[in-house]
Amino acid sequence: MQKDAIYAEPLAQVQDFCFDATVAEVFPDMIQRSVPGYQTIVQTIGKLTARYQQPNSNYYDLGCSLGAASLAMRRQLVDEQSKIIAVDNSPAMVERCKMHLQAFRSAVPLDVRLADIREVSIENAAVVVSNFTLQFLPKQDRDALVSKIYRGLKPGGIFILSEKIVVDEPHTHELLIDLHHDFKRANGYSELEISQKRTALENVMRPDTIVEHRQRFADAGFELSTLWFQCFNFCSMVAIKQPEPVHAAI
Ligand code: GEK
Repeated sequence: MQKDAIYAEPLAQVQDFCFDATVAEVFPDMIQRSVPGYQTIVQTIGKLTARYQQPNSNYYDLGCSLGAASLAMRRQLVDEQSKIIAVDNSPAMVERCKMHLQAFRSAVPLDVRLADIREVSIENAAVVVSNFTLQFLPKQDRDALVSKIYRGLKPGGIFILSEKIVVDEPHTHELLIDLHHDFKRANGYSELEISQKRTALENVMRPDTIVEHRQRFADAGFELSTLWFQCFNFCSMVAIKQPEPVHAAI
Protein backbone atom coordinates (compact mmCIF):
# COMPACT_ATOMS: atom_id res chain seq x y z
CA MET A 1 0.00 0.00 0.00
CA GLN A 2 1.51 3.33 -1.06
CA LYS A 3 1.89 5.78 1.84
CA ASP A 4 0.03 9.09 1.81
CA ALA A 5 2.62 11.89 2.06
CA ILE A 6 0.72 14.46 -0.07
CA TYR A 7 0.84 17.19 2.59
CA ALA A 8 4.15 16.17 4.22
CA GLU A 9 6.17 19.09 2.78
CA PRO A 10 5.27 22.77 3.31
CA LEU A 11 3.28 24.12 0.34
CA ALA A 12 3.52 27.80 -0.68
CA GLN A 13 -0.22 27.71 -1.31
CA VAL A 14 -2.52 24.85 -0.35
CA GLN A 15 -4.91 24.15 -3.24
CA ASP A 16 -8.46 22.86 -2.76
CA PHE A 17 -8.48 19.09 -2.29
CA CYS A 18 -9.43 17.07 -5.38
CA PHE A 19 -9.60 13.38 -6.21
CA ASP A 20 -6.83 13.28 -8.83
CA ALA A 21 -4.29 10.56 -9.68
CA THR A 22 -1.99 11.51 -6.78
CA VAL A 23 -4.83 11.00 -4.30
CA ALA A 24 -6.14 7.84 -6.00
CA GLU A 25 -2.65 6.30 -5.79
CA VAL A 26 -2.44 6.60 -1.98
CA PHE A 27 -6.18 6.43 -1.25
CA PRO A 28 -6.36 3.14 0.74
CA ASP A 29 -3.62 4.36 3.11
CA MET A 30 -5.12 7.86 3.32
CA ILE A 31 -8.64 6.78 4.23
CA GLN A 32 -7.56 4.18 6.79
CA ARG A 33 -5.26 6.61 8.60
CA SER A 34 -7.77 9.51 8.42
CA VAL A 35 -11.23 8.05 9.03
CA PRO A 36 -11.79 6.42 12.42
CA GLY A 37 -13.73 3.17 12.07
CA TYR A 38 -13.41 2.99 8.27
CA GLN A 39 -12.73 -0.78 8.35
CA THR A 40 -15.66 -1.44 10.70
CA ILE A 41 -17.97 0.67 8.53
CA VAL A 42 -17.01 -1.13 5.30
CA GLN A 43 -17.44 -4.54 6.96
CA THR A 44 -20.84 -3.50 8.33
CA ILE A 45 -21.94 -2.35 4.85
CA GLY A 46 -21.39 -6.01 3.92
CA LYS A 47 -23.40 -7.23 6.93
CA LEU A 48 -26.29 -4.83 6.22
CA THR A 49 -26.29 -5.88 2.56
CA ALA A 50 -26.52 -9.54 3.58
CA ARG A 51 -29.49 -8.72 5.81
CA TYR A 52 -31.42 -6.44 3.44
CA GLN A 53 -30.70 -8.07 0.07
CA GLN A 54 -33.67 -8.78 -2.19
CA PRO A 55 -33.80 -10.84 -5.39
CA ASN A 56 -33.40 -9.14 -8.79
CA SER A 57 -32.22 -5.87 -7.28
CA ASN A 58 -29.67 -3.14 -7.81
CA TYR A 59 -27.02 -2.14 -5.25
CA TYR A 60 -25.50 1.33 -5.59
CA ASP A 61 -22.13 2.55 -4.32
CA LEU A 62 -22.23 6.35 -4.74
CA GLY A 63 -18.75 7.91 -4.77
CA CYS A 64 -17.13 4.48 -4.91
CA SER A 65 -13.45 5.62 -5.03
CA LEU A 66 -11.56 2.29 -5.31
CA GLY A 67 -14.68 0.19 -4.69
CA ALA A 68 -14.27 -0.90 -1.05
CA ALA A 69 -18.02 -0.75 -0.33
CA SER A 70 -18.87 -2.44 -3.65
CA LEU A 71 -16.55 -5.31 -2.77
CA ALA A 72 -18.03 -5.60 0.72
CA MET A 73 -21.52 -5.83 -0.85
CA ARG A 74 -20.48 -8.25 -3.57
CA ARG A 75 -18.98 -10.69 -1.06
CA GLN A 76 -22.46 -11.08 0.46
CA LEU A 77 -24.50 -11.38 -2.72
CA VAL A 78 -25.24 -14.63 -4.51
CA ASP A 79 -28.17 -13.66 -6.74
CA GLU A 80 -26.81 -13.48 -10.30
CA GLN A 81 -29.87 -11.44 -11.34
CA SER A 82 -28.76 -8.64 -9.04
CA LYS A 83 -26.31 -5.94 -10.05
CA ILE A 84 -23.90 -3.56 -8.31
CA ILE A 85 -23.55 -0.08 -9.79
CA ALA A 86 -20.49 1.84 -8.56
CA VAL A 87 -20.32 5.53 -9.49
CA ASP A 88 -17.57 8.12 -9.15
CA ASN A 89 -16.87 11.35 -11.05
CA SER A 90 -13.07 11.12 -10.67
CA PRO A 91 -11.51 9.52 -13.78
CA ALA A 92 -8.41 8.53 -11.75
CA MET A 93 -10.56 6.72 -9.16
CA VAL A 94 -12.75 4.97 -11.75
CA GLU A 95 -9.74 3.74 -13.74
CA ARG A 96 -8.10 2.25 -10.63
CA CYS A 97 -11.42 0.95 -9.28
CA LYS A 98 -11.96 -1.08 -12.47
CA MET A 99 -8.47 -2.59 -12.26
CA HIS A 100 -8.83 -3.34 -8.57
CA LEU A 101 -12.21 -5.07 -8.91
CA GLN A 102 -11.01 -7.29 -11.76
CA ALA A 103 -8.86 -9.10 -9.20
CA PHE A 104 -11.98 -10.39 -7.42
CA ARG A 105 -14.20 -12.89 -9.19
CA SER A 106 -17.94 -13.09 -8.60
CA ALA A 107 -21.09 -14.15 -10.42
CA VAL A 108 -22.77 -10.85 -9.47
CA PRO A 109 -22.25 -8.22 -12.20
CA LEU A 110 -20.56 -4.99 -11.19
CA ASP A 111 -20.78 -1.90 -13.37
CA VAL A 112 -18.28 0.89 -12.58
CA ARG A 113 -19.45 4.21 -14.06
CA LEU A 114 -17.68 7.54 -14.48
CA ALA A 115 -20.54 9.90 -13.63
CA ASP A 116 -21.81 12.50 -11.22
CA ILE A 117 -24.04 10.91 -8.58
CA ARG A 118 -26.50 13.77 -9.11
CA GLU A 119 -26.99 12.58 -12.70
CA VAL A 120 -27.34 8.79 -12.30
CA SER A 121 -30.76 7.25 -12.15
CA ILE A 122 -31.45 5.04 -9.15
CA GLU A 123 -34.00 2.31 -9.62
CA ASN A 124 -35.05 -1.07 -8.28
CA ALA A 125 -32.54 -0.73 -5.43
CA ALA A 126 -32.27 -2.93 -2.33
CA VAL A 127 -29.26 -1.06 -0.90
CA VAL A 128 -27.80 2.36 -1.68
CA VAL A 129 -24.48 3.33 -0.08
CA SER A 130 -22.92 6.77 0.21
CA ASN A 131 -19.77 6.10 2.20
CA PHE A 132 -18.30 9.56 2.90
CA THR A 133 -19.51 11.11 -0.38
CA LEU A 134 -22.61 13.26 0.31
CA GLN A 135 -20.39 15.66 2.29
CA PHE A 136 -18.67 16.68 -0.97
CA LEU A 137 -21.89 17.78 -2.71
CA PRO A 138 -22.97 21.44 -2.52
CA LYS A 139 -25.43 21.67 0.39
CA GLN A 140 -28.26 22.76 -1.89
CA ASP A 141 -28.00 19.51 -3.89
CA ARG A 142 -28.23 17.09 -0.96
CA ASP A 143 -32.02 17.01 -0.43
CA ALA A 144 -32.65 16.16 -4.09
CA LEU A 145 -30.14 13.30 -4.01
CA VAL A 146 -31.61 11.76 -0.85
CA SER A 147 -35.14 12.07 -2.28
CA LYS A 148 -33.98 10.39 -5.48
CA ILE A 149 -32.50 7.57 -3.40
CA TYR A 150 -35.77 7.11 -1.48
CA ARG A 151 -37.76 6.94 -4.73
CA GLY A 152 -35.27 4.47 -6.27
CA LEU A 153 -35.37 2.05 -3.34
CA LYS A 154 -37.74 -0.91 -3.27
CA PRO A 155 -39.97 -1.17 -0.19
CA GLY A 156 -37.79 -2.69 2.55
CA GLY A 157 -34.66 -1.20 0.93
CA ILE A 158 -32.02 0.74 2.85
CA PHE A 159 -29.75 3.76 2.42
CA ILE A 160 -26.44 3.57 4.29
CA LEU A 161 -24.93 7.03 4.77
CA SER A 162 -21.49 7.57 6.33
CA GLU A 163 -20.32 11.13 6.88
CA LYS A 164 -17.98 13.41 8.71
CA ILE A 165 -20.23 15.54 10.97
CA VAL A 166 -20.26 18.83 12.79
CA VAL A 167 -21.79 19.54 16.19
CA ASP A 168 -23.82 22.72 16.80
CA GLU A 169 -22.31 23.39 20.22
CA PRO A 170 -18.77 24.89 20.00
CA HIS A 171 -17.12 23.19 23.02
CA THR A 172 -18.05 19.63 22.04
CA HIS A 173 -17.43 20.43 18.36
CA GLU A 174 -13.81 21.37 19.16
CA LEU A 175 -13.48 18.32 21.41
CA LEU A 176 -14.40 15.94 18.58
CA ILE A 177 -12.03 17.73 16.17
CA ASP A 178 -9.17 17.46 18.70
CA LEU A 179 -9.85 13.77 19.26
CA HIS A 180 -9.82 13.22 15.50
CA HIS A 181 -6.51 15.06 15.16
CA ASP A 182 -5.06 12.90 17.96
CA PHE A 183 -6.19 9.86 15.96
CA LYS A 184 -4.35 11.19 12.89
CA ARG A 185 -1.19 11.92 14.93
CA ALA A 186 -1.30 8.39 16.33
CA ASN A 187 -1.47 7.15 12.72
CA GLY A 188 1.71 9.00 11.80
CA TYR A 189 0.46 12.28 10.34
CA SER A 190 2.51 15.35 11.35
CA GLU A 191 1.10 18.69 12.54
CA LEU A 192 1.94 20.13 9.12
CA GLU A 193 0.10 17.35 7.27
CA ILE A 194 -2.95 17.73 9.52
CA SER A 195 -3.15 21.50 9.12
CA GLN A 196 -2.47 21.59 5.35
CA LYS A 197 -5.08 18.86 4.75
CA ARG A 198 -7.57 20.80 6.88
CA THR A 199 -7.01 23.90 4.71
CA ALA A 200 -7.31 21.85 1.49
CA LEU A 201 -10.69 20.43 2.58
CA GLU A 202 -12.13 23.69 3.91
CA ASN A 203 -13.93 24.77 0.74
CA VAL A 204 -14.58 21.27 -0.59
CA MET A 205 -16.13 19.29 2.25
CA ARG A 206 -19.01 20.83 4.20
CA PRO A 207 -20.35 18.44 6.82
CA ASP A 208 -23.88 18.57 8.26
CA THR A 209 -25.05 17.77 11.79
CA ILE A 210 -26.64 14.41 12.61
CA VAL A 211 -29.93 16.26 13.21
CA GLU A 212 -29.78 17.71 9.66
CA HIS A 213 -29.15 14.26 8.19
CA ARG A 214 -32.03 12.66 10.06
CA GLN A 215 -34.36 15.50 9.12
CA ARG A 216 -33.34 15.07 5.47
CA PHE A 217 -34.11 11.33 5.66
CA ALA A 218 -37.56 12.10 7.09
CA ASP A 219 -38.25 14.84 4.52
CA ALA A 220 -37.34 12.41 1.71
CA GLY A 221 -39.91 9.94 3.04
CA PHE A 222 -37.79 7.45 5.01
CA GLU A 223 -40.01 5.99 7.71
CA LEU A 224 -37.12 4.81 9.90
CA SER A 225 -33.51 5.86 10.46
CA THR A 226 -30.83 5.31 13.05
CA LEU A 227 -27.25 6.20 13.81
CA TRP A 228 -25.44 2.87 14.02
CA PHE A 229 -21.82 4.07 14.33
CA GLN A 230 -20.03 7.13 15.64
CA CYS A 231 -16.39 7.70 16.49
CA PHE A 232 -15.42 11.32 17.14
CA ASN A 233 -16.79 13.46 14.28
CA PHE A 234 -17.37 10.52 11.92
CA CYS A 235 -20.55 8.52 11.75
CA SER A 236 -22.64 6.10 9.77
CA MET A 237 -26.42 5.97 9.60
CA VAL A 238 -29.01 3.72 8.03
CA ALA A 239 -32.37 4.89 6.68
CA ILE A 240 -35.05 2.33 5.88
CA LYS A 241 -37.90 2.49 3.39
CA GLN A 242 -40.77 0.72 5.08
CA PRO A 243 -41.71 -2.65 3.54
CA GLU A 244 -45.17 -2.77 1.99
CA PRO A 245 -47.78 -4.08 4.44
CA VAL A 246 -48.78 -7.67 3.84
CA HIS A 247 -52.56 -7.86 3.29
CA ALA A 248 -54.08 -11.00 4.65
CA ALA A 249 -56.18 -12.93 2.14
CA ILE A 250 -59.85 -12.97 3.08
C1 GEK B 1 -15.00 4.20 0.14
N1 GEK B 1 -16.89 5.44 -0.78
O1 GEK B 1 -13.80 3.89 0.14
N2 GEK B 1 -20.30 12.37 -8.12
C2 GEK B 1 -19.61 11.22 -8.07
N3 GEK B 1 -18.57 11.02 -7.22
C3 GEK B 1 -18.23 12.03 -6.40
C4 GEK B 1 -18.92 13.26 -6.40
C5 GEK B 1 -20.00 13.40 -7.31
N4 GEK B 1 -20.70 14.54 -7.36
N5 GEK B 1 -18.34 14.08 -5.48
C6 GEK B 1 -17.34 13.37 -4.91
N6 GEK B 1 -17.27 12.13 -5.47
C7 GEK B 1 -15.43 5.38 -0.70
C8 GEK B 1 -14.80 6.65 -0.21
S1 GEK B 1 -14.28 9.29 -0.93
C9 GEK B 1 -14.33 9.90 0.70
C10 GEK B 1 -15.39 7.88 -0.83
C11 GEK B 1 -13.13 10.66 1.13
C12 GEK B 1 -16.33 11.04 -5.14
C13 GEK B 1 -14.86 11.43 -5.13
O2 GEK B 1 -14.29 11.42 -6.43
C14 GEK B 1 -14.27 10.37 -4.19
O3 GEK B 1 -13.78 9.27 -4.88
C15 GEK B 1 -15.46 9.99 -3.30
O4 GEK B 1 -16.60 10.63 -3.83
C16 GEK B 1 -15.31 10.39 -1.84
O5 GEK B 1 -15.88 3.59 0.80
O6 GEK B 1 -12.11 10.68 0.44
O7 GEK B 1 -13.25 11.26 2.24
